[in-house]
Amino acid sequence: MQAADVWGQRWSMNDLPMARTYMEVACRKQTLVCLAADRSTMAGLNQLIDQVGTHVAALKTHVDLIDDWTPYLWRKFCEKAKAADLLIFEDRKFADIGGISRKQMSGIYDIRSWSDLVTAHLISGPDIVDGLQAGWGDVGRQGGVLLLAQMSSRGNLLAPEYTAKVVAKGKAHDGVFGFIGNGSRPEELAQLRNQVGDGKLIWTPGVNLAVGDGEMGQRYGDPREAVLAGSDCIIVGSGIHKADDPGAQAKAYADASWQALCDRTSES
Ligand code: S5P
Repeated sequence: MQAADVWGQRWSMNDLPMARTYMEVACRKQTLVCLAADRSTMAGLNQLIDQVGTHVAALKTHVDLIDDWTPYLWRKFCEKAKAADLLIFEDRKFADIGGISRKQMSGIYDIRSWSDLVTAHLISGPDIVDGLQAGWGDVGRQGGVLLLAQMSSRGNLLAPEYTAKVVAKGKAHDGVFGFIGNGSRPEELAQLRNQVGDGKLIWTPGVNLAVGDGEMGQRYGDPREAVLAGSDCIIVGSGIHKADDPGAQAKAYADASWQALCDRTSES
C-alpha cells in the first residue's frame, strides 16, 4: 500500500523528510506503534527488539535510565534497531535555552549521533528547536523535534492556552516534526488536531488497551479512539513491555492502530 494513499492529507501537506520516513515505515510494517522501551538493562532492551521489532515503527528510549549503559553496547543496540526498520526516538524532554540544548545533544550520550527524533518543551522559547537542529547538524545528521503540547499525566501544567501557543510556534518551524498530545483524552486530542491541521504529526502516550489510571498519575485511553481523534502514532510502554507475551501484545496494538488509520482515511 502506498503511503500517500493511506496517510492522505497528512502525507500531501507534510514534506519534512523525517515525517515522510515515519509514514513510510508505518505503511511497510502496518503499525502506528512506537514502543516506549522503558527497560533498565541493555539485555532487556535488546530482548524487546527481538520480541516486538516487526510490529512497531519506532523505539522510544530514555537513555539516562539504563543501569549498564556503555557507548559500545548502545551502538550495537542502535544498529539492531536500524536493522529492524525502527526509528529511534530519545524522549529527553529538553527544556533549556537553545545553546545549551545544542550542547546537551553531545556529551556522554551523544544523542545527536543516533537519535532520529527527540522531545522538547517549548517553555524556554522557540530557539530550543534551532539548538537541537544545530546539534544534529554538528554531526551531519537530520532529525525531528516533537514538542510537548499536552501531557498524559494527572495534574500537569500544560493548560489549553499554553498548548495553543506551542502549536502556533511549532507549526511555523521546519525543524518541528510534530507534537506530543494526550492519548488518554480523545476530546482534548481532537481539539489539538484542529489547531495543528494536517501539516504536522501528533504522537500520543497515555494509550493502553486497558483504559483507566496507571501508576503514579498516568492515565490511559484506547488506541483506536486516539487514532480516530487525530493521533498519528500511539506511544505504548508498559502495555507491551510488561505483558506476558510482548510480541502478541505489540501485534494487538499494531492491528488496532493500523485498522483505525485505514478507517480514518476512508471516512475522510
Ligand atoms: O505526556 C506524556 C509524555 C510522554 S513522552 N506522558 C508519557 O507517559 N510520556 C512517555 O510515554 C513516558 O515517558 C513513558 O516513557 C511513556 C508511557 O509509558 P506507559 O508505560 O505509561 O505506556
